[in-house]
Amino acid sequence: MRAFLGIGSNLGDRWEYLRTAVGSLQSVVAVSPVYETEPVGGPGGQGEYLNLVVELDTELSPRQLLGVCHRLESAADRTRDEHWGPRTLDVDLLWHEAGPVDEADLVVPHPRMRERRFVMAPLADLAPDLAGDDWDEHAEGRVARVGEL
Ligand code: PH2
Ligand code: MG
Ligand code: MG
Repeated sequence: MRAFLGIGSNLGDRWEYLRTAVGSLQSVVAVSPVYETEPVGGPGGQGEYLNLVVELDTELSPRQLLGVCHRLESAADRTRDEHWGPRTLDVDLLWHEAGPVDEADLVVPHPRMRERRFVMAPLADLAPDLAGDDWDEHAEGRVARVGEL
């Protein structure tokens, strides 16, 4: 099944956290370019994020993929977890071919992804079909493509 994860880091060696996370994933089909992005929400004064999106071709259910996301975050020394505060690694399940999920701790497609340019810009690079033509009109936050992983 096709699935997309959004990955971000704005603390410590951001490139290395992204590299390690993507390198630990199985069934990777494509990795988007890396974007440096303005923090959206959360406390002021936090550093810019690096964000990217990964496409998977996976046997895992949305629930199982959520477990993978959490394990990658734990492996990245993620400790402080102020709401939307700085983090070494954030891995979010954005979309899954298995269809919508609406549970207390897991909502897929990600309910806020269309509001966030740091998600939609790399997603549109990999999956223009999912992003649609007008994605940029609904998204906020400055992003700049800074390279490839
Ligand atoms: N993640 C957040 C909150 N704000 N801003 C940017 N630019 N990138 C993120 O990955 C991000 C954010 C919560 O997960
Ligand atoms: Mg997030
Ligand atoms: Mg998250």
